[in-house]
Amino acid sequence: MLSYLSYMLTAVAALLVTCHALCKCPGIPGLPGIPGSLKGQPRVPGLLGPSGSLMGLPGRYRLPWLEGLPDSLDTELRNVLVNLKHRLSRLEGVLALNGKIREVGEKIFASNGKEVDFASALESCEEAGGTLAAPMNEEENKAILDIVKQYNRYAYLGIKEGEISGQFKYINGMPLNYTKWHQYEPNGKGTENCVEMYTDGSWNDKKCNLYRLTICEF
Ligand code: MAN
Ligand code: CA
Repeated sequence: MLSYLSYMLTAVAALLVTCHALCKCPGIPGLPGIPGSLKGQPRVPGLLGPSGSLMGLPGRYRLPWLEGLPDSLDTELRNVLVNLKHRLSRLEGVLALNGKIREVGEKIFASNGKEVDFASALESCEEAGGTLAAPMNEEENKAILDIVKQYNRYAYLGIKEGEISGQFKYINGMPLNYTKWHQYEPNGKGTENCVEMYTDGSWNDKKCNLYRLTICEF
C-alpha cells in the first residue's frame, strides 16, 4: 500500500514536471514545439483523465490541449495534434492578452479597426475567412460590445432586413434567435436595411452606406 502510494506520488511529480516543461521545451529537431517528453505514450498510463485533466487534482492542472483526442489515435499523430493544440492555445493567449480577439464558446471576434460601408465590411471579413459578427446570445453581444467600446465606434452587424420590411435575418438567411433592439427600433420600415450596434450594446436599423466599424467572427 505504502509503495503504491509512493509510486503514485512520484508519478504525479514526474507528470507535473513534464507539464511545467511543456511551456519551455525546445522540442525535437524538424518538429518544432514537440516536447520530447510527449514523444511516446503518456509516461503515467491512466493518470490522464478523458478530459485531459490530471485525475484527482484541482482544475488548475487541467491540460485543455489534451482534451477530446481518442486514445485509438496513432501515437505520433496524437502528439502532433497535442502540440498543435498547445501552440494554438498559446497563440490565442497572446492575441487575447493584446486585446486583438474576444473568444466566446467556439467563436472568435476581431476587428481590423476600419470604418467602411456594410458591403465592404462583409467583404473584408469573408476575405479573412470569416463573416460579419452577429451576436446569437447575450454573451456574444457583450463580446462584440467590448470591441465597439475599445474603438468607441458603432459597428455593423451581420444582420440584414429581409423581403418583409421590419423582418431582420442573419446574412446567411436564417431567422434571428436573439435580438437587442434599442427602444423604438427597428423603425426604418424598409428604408434602413442594415443594423448597427451602439456603444451601449443595443441595436439600431440603419442605412447600409455609412461608415461603421468592421467586426468579424471566425
Ligand atoms: C436616426 C437614425 C435612425 C434611428 C433614429 C433614432 O434617425 O439613426 O436609424 O432610428 O435616429 O432616433
Ligand atoms: Ca433605425
